[in-house]
Amino acid sequence: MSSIVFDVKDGVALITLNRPDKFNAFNREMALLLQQLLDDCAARADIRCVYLTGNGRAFSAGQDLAELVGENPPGFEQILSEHYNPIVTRIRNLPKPVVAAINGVAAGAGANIALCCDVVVATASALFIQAFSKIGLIPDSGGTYTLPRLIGWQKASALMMLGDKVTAAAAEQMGMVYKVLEDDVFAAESLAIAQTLAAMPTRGLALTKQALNASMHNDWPQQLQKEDELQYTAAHTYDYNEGVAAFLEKRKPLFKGE
Ligand code: T3D
Repeated sequence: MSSIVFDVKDGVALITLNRPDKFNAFNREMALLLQQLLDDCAARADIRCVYLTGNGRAFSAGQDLAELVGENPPGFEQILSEHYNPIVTRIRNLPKPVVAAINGVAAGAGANIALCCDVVVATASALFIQAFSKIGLIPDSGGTYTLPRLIGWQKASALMMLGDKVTAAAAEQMGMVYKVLEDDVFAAESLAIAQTLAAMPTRGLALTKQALNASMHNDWPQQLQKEDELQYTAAHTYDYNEGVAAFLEKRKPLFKGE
């Protein structure tokens, strides 16, 4: 059984973390496979949106703690530099929207991988846990960068130190996730979001993502310059011309992601 199930349908790459008995905890094999699949998603023109979720009761419980005490465990440095840092960097740099569909508990690196995605939706019974402090580690996978920016420094600091279990409703209320969906409609409605994005001007969405990435470190003049550059590129895409033409002709646009 593969540690990740991969499928492509209607322009959406469905990536399902698949170690349900381990709460989809990351071992080296799964971390490397996810990187390879994200590369495939970046390269394939038929993929216009990525949908990342977990099989079973968890999205992911982060690092597989059993792997750390097993035979030939990966080195501590290796885990960040070869597993989590390349995963979150790939997600941020992927020129396509990535939807994280949080189907259950998301803990440790599992939570922070989720939080760096472009649109994060959670099922009503999901939980988010900055579990690192409970075992003496610091938050990684970009969590110290993303979480304070999403929910503010004080909340992030407290959650990271106390390791509280944050319900989906609380996560939505504090801006950690875009939307909570009821458990019985979660799978269909979260997928519908990915399908909607896949049919949109995805080249423009990729440029939006680039602008947001840059806004994390740019000052105001630099960011306006960045918007200028990226808007120039957006205005020279097929989809921009199609969008304007469809509006003026009062018809539905047919975007290609080009
Ligand atoms: O070097 C480095 O490690 C640096 C990298 C760090 C990155 C990190 O992600 S550090 C944080 C690692 N994650 C954790 O500390 C979370 C550990 N898990 C938990 O705290 C709990 O399992 C949960 C709160 C996530 C869920 O609790 P609960 O009560 O709903 O489920 P459970 O019974 O604890 O877990 C269900 C099964 O999943 C269980 O297996 P079993 O006993 O039924 O055979 C449990 O052992 C397994 N599981 C859950 N989390 C992990 C795990 N197995 C391995 N690694 C896990 N992280």
